Amino acid sequence: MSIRAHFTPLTQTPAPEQDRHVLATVTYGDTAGLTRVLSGHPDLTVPMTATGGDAFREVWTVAGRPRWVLREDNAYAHDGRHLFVAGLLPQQDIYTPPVRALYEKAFALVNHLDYGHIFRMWNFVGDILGTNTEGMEIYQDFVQGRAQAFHTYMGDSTAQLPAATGIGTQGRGIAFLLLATRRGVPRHIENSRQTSAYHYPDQYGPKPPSFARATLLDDTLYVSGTASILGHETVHQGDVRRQTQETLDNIAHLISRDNLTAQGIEAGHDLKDLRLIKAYVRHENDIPAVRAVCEETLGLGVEVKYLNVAVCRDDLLVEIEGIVPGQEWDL
Ligand code: 3EB
Repeated sequence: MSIRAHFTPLTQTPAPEQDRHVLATVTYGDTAGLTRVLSGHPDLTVPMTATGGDAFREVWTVAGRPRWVLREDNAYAHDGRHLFVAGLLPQQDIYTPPVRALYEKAFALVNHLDYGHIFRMWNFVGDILGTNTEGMEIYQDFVQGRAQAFHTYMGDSTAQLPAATGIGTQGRGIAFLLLATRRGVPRHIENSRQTSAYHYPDQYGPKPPSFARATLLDDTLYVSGTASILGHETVHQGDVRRQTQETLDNIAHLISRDNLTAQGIEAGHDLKDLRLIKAYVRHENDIPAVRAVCEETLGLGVEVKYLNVAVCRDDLLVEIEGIVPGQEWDL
């Protein structure tokens, strides 16, 4: 009965599966916007592939028949067990107040619809390394608004912060999506090689980023966007191969039995268990190098989607995420 995802080519309309329904889709393509596709479910499109990389669609399916609501700047879908919420914010001079309002509205909806736990978020930040009209980096401006919204939603506690990706796009403004569950209780996981993002020192910005390194829901492990960061510091500046290897080493440790059992979770995985992998690559010309390291480390059999967008620090050349699917997933 779990929520599941798979990737399809853009040319393929999601085919109905036996006893499964499409909750929502996310299109990694070259236009932006929230649109209704033919079969009715919400689709969030993010611009990431116009300059290179792989365009594809991520299809989220559930067991129940979903209800869909689509508006101009947000959409949601839910089946009684799982909830998808997406939202859009056009380009702004200053992001903190409107980001706060956008995320508070989403969290209020999660509460109102009675889906108790957010277990995964994606945050797509256009011009992520640019500056706002007051000279603040747009990522830091975004992080501050998001932190304020989380504070409204859950106070000072970091215990419920979900796995997330925070990444650039080839457009402007901000888009996000979140997944929440009514039944299961997610377990949020940290990585002993890395400072918790919500404890990053203030040299990176006035508020630390609000996310966990991974979230376990049922027997599925959602791995956050992960970069070449040890402690809180970027390592291997200027060396995309070593950054890619360090990123994969970080994920390998995150999902390992050592790291999980230390947090009270009786499980252990390795990189060959990872699926639905996305590698966000800062420079298009670096995609072949990132691909080479991924293929060496993960093997040739595992599909990785490469996207050409900036990461949230100027010195990060790559960020990688994935999912360790549970028993019910047929990937
Ligand atoms: C890092 O480890 C890399 O702000 O939501 C990864 C995942 C990163 C999520 C976010 C940022 C975010 O700090 C950046």
